[in-house]
Amino acid sequence: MSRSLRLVLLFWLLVLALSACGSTALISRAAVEPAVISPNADGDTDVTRISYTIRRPSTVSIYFVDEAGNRHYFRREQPRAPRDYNVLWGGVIDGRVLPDGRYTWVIEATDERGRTEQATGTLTITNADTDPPRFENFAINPKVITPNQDGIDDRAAITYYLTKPVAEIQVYLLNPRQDPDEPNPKYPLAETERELKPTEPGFHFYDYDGGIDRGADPPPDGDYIVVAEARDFAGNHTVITGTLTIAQGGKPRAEIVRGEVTILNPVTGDRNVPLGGALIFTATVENYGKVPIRTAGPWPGTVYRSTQNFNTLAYETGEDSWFEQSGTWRFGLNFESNFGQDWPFRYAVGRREDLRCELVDGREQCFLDPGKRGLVYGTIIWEHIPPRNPFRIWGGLLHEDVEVVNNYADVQEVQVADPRQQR
Ligand SMILES: [Ca+2]
Ligand SMILES: [Ca+2]
Repeated sequence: MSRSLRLVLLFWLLVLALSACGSTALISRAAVEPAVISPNADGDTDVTRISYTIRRPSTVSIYFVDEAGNRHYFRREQPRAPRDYNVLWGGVIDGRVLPDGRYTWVIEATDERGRTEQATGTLTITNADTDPPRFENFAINPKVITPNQDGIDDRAAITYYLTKPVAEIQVYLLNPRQDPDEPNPKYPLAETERELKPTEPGFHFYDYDGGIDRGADPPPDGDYIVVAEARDFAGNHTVITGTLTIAQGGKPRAEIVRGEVTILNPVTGDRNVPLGGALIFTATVENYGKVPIRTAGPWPGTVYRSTQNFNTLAYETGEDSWFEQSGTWRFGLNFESNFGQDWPFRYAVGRREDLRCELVDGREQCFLDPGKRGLVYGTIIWEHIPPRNPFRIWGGLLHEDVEVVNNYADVQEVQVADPRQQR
């Protein structure tokens, strides 16, 4: 064997021995380029590329050591298979852009036998945008809502002043209970439509009703965390939280039982009345939903003259609660060619004994609870002859400012006897 051949063999034996005991470099071709960045979202060297090759299965950490010696971890002990890696980084650690300064970057790998290697270099950060977006005067009012369309505390106003333009913004309710039955415990809030875009700085307003006005069921009753989070263009991320409690939430559901309204002349038992005579009526209202429904007088038993309506009665008696109120439920009678006031004859959906009445914010409020029925009855004195005679009359269940349930319930024909025609 020639001397040169022996040398070649020796060389290959060495190579084999070295690779057999795994002592080739664990990290190679490590680089962070460019070495100077200005993370301020102006489009000019805002990011750097971190690239490296891992030669054997390892756990890898990447961090930046500032001039005071503090480590800022970008990656921490993450398993890495052997291959090339590269990732863009814009100076953000834990939602904050690192401040200006000279940093030592460190890529550190530990293989399965516990051997650790490092690659290091220098990175300079200049003109960093370290000003995070802020939610000033973040407020939720009221803190407890009852989204059930009864006009009392049905909605919360969520307001804040956003201090700078942001790339992303999210406002949502978080269910801290993480119920297994409730797999998606995040409820996004839609900002109230205004000229200002959600991502623009300025005053922002969310009018939250649990989604009920769009026909959705509100989130289940309970305590929620209201979360607002924003990320600016440089990557600064801010989260602010508050609390909101939902109680008695749900779509109210009630009806006139069987759609029946009994209307008659109590003397003759039919629906013909002399001028000045009375018609009486009865109906039953049932709350078949899961939330109380709110009601207000005039109370069952009230006598209306045909030229009156609930507004004129409210004026005459000084009963403010008898005027139309958003969210109130009342039974009403309507008839053809009334005096322009729709549903002139309105009544509470039950007698006081059918209802639960209590003081809410210093005013008495009455509710028909779920599963309960209310009896409604009253008298109309026909002291005028409507332009159309005979005329049709019918019942309805009014959810004021929301909808009329059971419109045209039990349409019936009434005739007021005209004394002039009887001569
Ligand atoms: Ca820049
Ligand atoms: Ca309510």
